[in-house]
Amino acid sequence: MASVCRIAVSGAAGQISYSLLFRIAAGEMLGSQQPIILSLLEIPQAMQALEGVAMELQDGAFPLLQSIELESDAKRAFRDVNSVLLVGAQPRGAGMERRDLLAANARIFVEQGRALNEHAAEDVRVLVVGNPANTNAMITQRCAPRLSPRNFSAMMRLDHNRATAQLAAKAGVGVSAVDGVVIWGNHSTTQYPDLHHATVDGHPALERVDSAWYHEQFIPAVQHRGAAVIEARGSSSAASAANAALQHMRTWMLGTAPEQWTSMAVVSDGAYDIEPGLVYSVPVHCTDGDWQLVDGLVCNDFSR
Ligand code: NAX
Repeated sequence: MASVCRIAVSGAAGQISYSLLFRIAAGEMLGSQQPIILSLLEIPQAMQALEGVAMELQDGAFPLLQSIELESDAKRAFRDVNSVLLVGAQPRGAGMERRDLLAANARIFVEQGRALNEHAAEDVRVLVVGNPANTNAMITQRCAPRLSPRNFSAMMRLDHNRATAQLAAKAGVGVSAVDGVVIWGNHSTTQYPDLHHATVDGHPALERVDSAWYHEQFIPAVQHRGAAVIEARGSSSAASAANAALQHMRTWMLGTAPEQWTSMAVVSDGAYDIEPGLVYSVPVHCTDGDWQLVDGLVCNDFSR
């Protein structure tokens, strides 16, 4: 059996984590042979709720789950961690301007980046889910210069999954018949879901769907799917976000299928004319716990 993997999750008493932690404990993230320790981080006001989550995790009697640690201090929570899912963030409050939200989150992610820099295992992989995810990931990465920038990412998998599922529904096929979707950019309504490289049953997707649907319905539907879920459900995406976080980490550590890619926001090295240093979503292959940019895709004027 593999040596134990320490996994930290912040925002562990929140709604995404409630759909996430039990699946991690069941081995769905790192496989059924990987024993784990869960280090759960919350703010002091949420520690009581977190105790309840921990009781339920214990009551799951998960064979792979060796222990559960509850922390309100990032430095202690990130000690020797190998995988980190930064789900917790400051939500936008009433009357809060975007700049106030950015500032509040910058404080959180500066502190967490520094704590990772000082205490995480050198091979740590960090996924930022909490919004604004790309910015928070960039701040975290910049505050952790000891660690490789390649080991920081922001979650675009939910957008990737949404795009894949929308295309499959339109084409009347199952999602496994769809391949090669790309989400470029930011986890926000400015993202660009690109079907120019996508296939349905091995044939170009844009020959299967009409271009008016692609431009006028598909792109805005993917960009605004989060708001549509809130309108229907009364609260933001939780189980689908948890599923995407799990898949993001699983793909990163265990790999994409040969010839397939996924979308991950990673630190740009300038490829595709993306500003270096930005955390920006691109298509990647994953093998052996590392990602490689899918390069050489031709981006037409519309995509640019
Ligand atoms: P919840 O409000 O249910 O939970 C967030 C939890 O984070 C709370 O329990 C809170 O106490 C905790 N928290 C706040 N500050 C913290 C800190 N400094 N350290 C540790 N914990 C802290 O939100 P939830 O629905 O779980 O969403 C979590 C985050 O994911 C939000 O920022 C949300 O906007 C973001 N999302 C990102 C997505 C993506 O694709 N990247 C999609 C889903 C989701 O909207």
